[in-house]
Amino acid sequence: TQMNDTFPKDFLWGGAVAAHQIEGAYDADGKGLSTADVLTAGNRESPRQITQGVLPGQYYPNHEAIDFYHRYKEDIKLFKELGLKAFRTSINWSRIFPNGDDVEPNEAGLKFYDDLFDELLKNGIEPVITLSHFEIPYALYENYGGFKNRKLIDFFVRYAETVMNRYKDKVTYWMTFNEINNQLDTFDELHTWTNSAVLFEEGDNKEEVTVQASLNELIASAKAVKIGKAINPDFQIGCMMAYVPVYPYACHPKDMLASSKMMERRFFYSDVHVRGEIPIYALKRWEREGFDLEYTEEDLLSLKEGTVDYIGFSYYMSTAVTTLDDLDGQPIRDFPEAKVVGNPYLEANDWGWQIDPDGLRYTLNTVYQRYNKPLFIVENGMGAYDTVDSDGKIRDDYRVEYLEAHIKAMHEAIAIDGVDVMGYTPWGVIDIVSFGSGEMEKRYGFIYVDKDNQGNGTLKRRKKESFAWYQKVIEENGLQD
Ligand code: P53
Repeated sequence: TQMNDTFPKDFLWGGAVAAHQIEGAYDADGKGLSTADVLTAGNRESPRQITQGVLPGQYYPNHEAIDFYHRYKEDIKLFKELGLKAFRTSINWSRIFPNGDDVEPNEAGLKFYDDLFDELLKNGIEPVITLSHFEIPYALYENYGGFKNRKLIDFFVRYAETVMNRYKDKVTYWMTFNEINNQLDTFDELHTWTNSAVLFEEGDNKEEVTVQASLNELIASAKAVKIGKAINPDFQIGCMMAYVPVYPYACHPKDMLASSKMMERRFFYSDVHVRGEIPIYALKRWEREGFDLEYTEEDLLSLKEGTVDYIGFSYYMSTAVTTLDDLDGQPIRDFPEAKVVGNPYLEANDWGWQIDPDGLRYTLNTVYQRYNKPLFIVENGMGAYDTVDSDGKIRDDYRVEYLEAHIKAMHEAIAIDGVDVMGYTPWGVIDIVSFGSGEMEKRYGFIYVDKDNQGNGTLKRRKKESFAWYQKVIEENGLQD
């Protein structure tokens, strides 16, 4: 088939970002501090630090980010020129409930998103909204210890209900928790912090704490889905997963088993979101580990009543695991199941993320076969250093090459395998602060933003060479064969 016969007319070609990575204005108009506001800048070698509150003399890249808060009209003009049909961003929770537990929402925060969504709609761009993308009100950590405390279920539900009500005629596509599975995949404190506002304490069983926080989020998500559907039955409400497929490093049966067990860490979350019940492999594991988890019969009912309409997910890379000792590859990280190792067949970007377009087709197939629900690729892209040539051009053919290969893989999944895909919103449509490293120079955009890792620059926007390429993809509803 011709590629452009494959994509339905209303296929959501778009671009994605998250509030904390673009907006800046971190303390404007009554906004409270969020978990993202206490993250310092890191780089490839040294991780971002989580500080107790905002400390003097530290650089926090998200405080200004790319100042989208004040420049969104100018940026949306460019998005329109690019031809975006959808724009995925998040609502910054602490703009709406500065402390998380406030009784009344902050009107100035609500007003900002009214104006933002109006501006998008006026330009023919459909907003796709994540409720929680690493921006939990900091006070919910300080006063409650984050999502390990089940009081956060109600705070999240109140927030979700408030914004779904307010924007019921402006937003149709919602997602609850961004990349909710990252925390169990890695146990990196950065992820538990940004997913759940939880910091581990002395003596904590990290997995037990993470599972408790995750359960509270899954319950909160299900309650929000149910309420959202009551507010507007036309809402499409999805979950948001990071699908990084884990391949067996060798064809040794133990490696195959290890890879499936590692995939369970990811599927656990979508199994609950989609099927509305806790999978048996999880129950067995918690029992074996002697975890003391708190959830009620009523919670289990909530899970059943709030299953999602679609599965949103990010796809960047794949990894491999092995149980073997005689490795060629270097072990990257140890898990109870196996060691994560480099895949000798794949190349990686400058941050070690292994590029694998076939992995996207594989993921689309596996997930669709597991759930039989519409899928929405809400993040995909390759972080790279860009340079501005002396003629002012940014020749980012590597970006085009990466995206083209992934769009081809998506096309194959749809045209050959019959997978139902709703849309494709590549990550960081405009350059933003990197989540993982806090760098500004790890760029994903079609639109360049003049700012460096130390925060210097004019913030001026400039189209990269990839801009015209993506514009054409959207215009022609797919790549030309
Ligand atoms: P940065 C890990 C694996 C896949 C996606 O990441 C991930 C992560 C976390 O590092 O995060 C998502 O900016 C996330 C975005 C983030 C994007 O991937 O570290 O949803 O907020 O910016 C890219 O290059």
